[in-house]
Amino acid sequence: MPISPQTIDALAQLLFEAARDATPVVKITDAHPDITWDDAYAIQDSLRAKHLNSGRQLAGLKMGLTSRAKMEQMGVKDPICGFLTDDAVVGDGESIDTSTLIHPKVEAEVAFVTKAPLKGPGCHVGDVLKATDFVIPALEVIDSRYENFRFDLPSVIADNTSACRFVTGGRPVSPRDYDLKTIGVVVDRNGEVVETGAGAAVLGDPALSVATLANMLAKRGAEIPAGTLILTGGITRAILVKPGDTIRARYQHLGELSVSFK
Ligand code: OOG
Ligand code: MG
Repeated sequence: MPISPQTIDALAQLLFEAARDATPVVKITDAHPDITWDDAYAIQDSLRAKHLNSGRQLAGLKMGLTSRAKMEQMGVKDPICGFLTDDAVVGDGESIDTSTLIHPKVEAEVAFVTKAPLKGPGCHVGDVLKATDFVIPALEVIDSRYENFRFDLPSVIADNTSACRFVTGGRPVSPRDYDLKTIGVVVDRNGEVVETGAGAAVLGDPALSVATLANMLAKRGAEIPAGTLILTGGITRAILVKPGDTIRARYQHLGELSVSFK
C-alpha cells in the first residue's frame, strides 16, 4: 500500500524533532517496511520544507555512500543524495558542542562549487568540470538520527543522508589544474593518523559524484543550480568522535582543515 501524505509528513516531523532534540529514533522502516526509494525522497523533501519554514536557508547539496569504504561501513550499496542547510556551516578550526548531537562521525570529502547549472539526464564528468567554479577540501560531520547509526537505504534517505554539519577549508583550486582522482588525503584524530585515501575512492572520480547527483535529481525533475556547493561523499570511513577530539584532514595540493568537539 502506498504511504499517505500524512504519513510522509509525520515521519519527516519525527526526524526533524529527533535532530532538534538530539534524541535517536528507531529506523522508520521498522514500522513502515514498504517505504520505497521515492517515498523516502518525498520524506526528505518534506523535511527540507520544515527546515526552510523554520527560517533556515539551503547551503548546498550532498552525495553519500559514494566510496567502497563508506558502503562497506554502512552495509548499503547505492549512492544517495541530500541537502545542506546554512545552520550546518562550521568554520575551519571551530568546535562543535557534542551535547547538540546524537553520535557524530567525521568524514573527509572534496566539495565542488558550481558556476553554471548542471542538468541531467546524461550529465557527465566533462559537463561537471566545465560547470565547476572551484573545488575545496571539506569535512562532513554526519549524525544519523537512528539508534546505533543503524539504517537501510530508505531510512537514511528520509533522514537526509545523516547530514549534520560541514566545514570547508584549505585551498580552493580549479578541478582542471589537478587530477582529483590521485589527490591523497590523510586524516588524523588528535595527531594520530586514522584514515588515508585518494579522490578516486569516490566513484572513481569525485567529479562523477557531481554528475551522478545531476542525473539523480533529473529523475525528480530537478537540477543543480549555479553557485551550489556539493559534498561529493566521504573518501574514507567515517570516524566516530567524542568531546575533546580534533579531526584534521590534510590534502595533497589542497591544504588542510580541522574541526574539534567539546
Ligand atoms: C550516510 C551518509 C553518507 C557519505 O559521505 O558517504 C555520507 C551515513 O553514512 O550515515 O555522507
Ligand atoms: Mg558525507
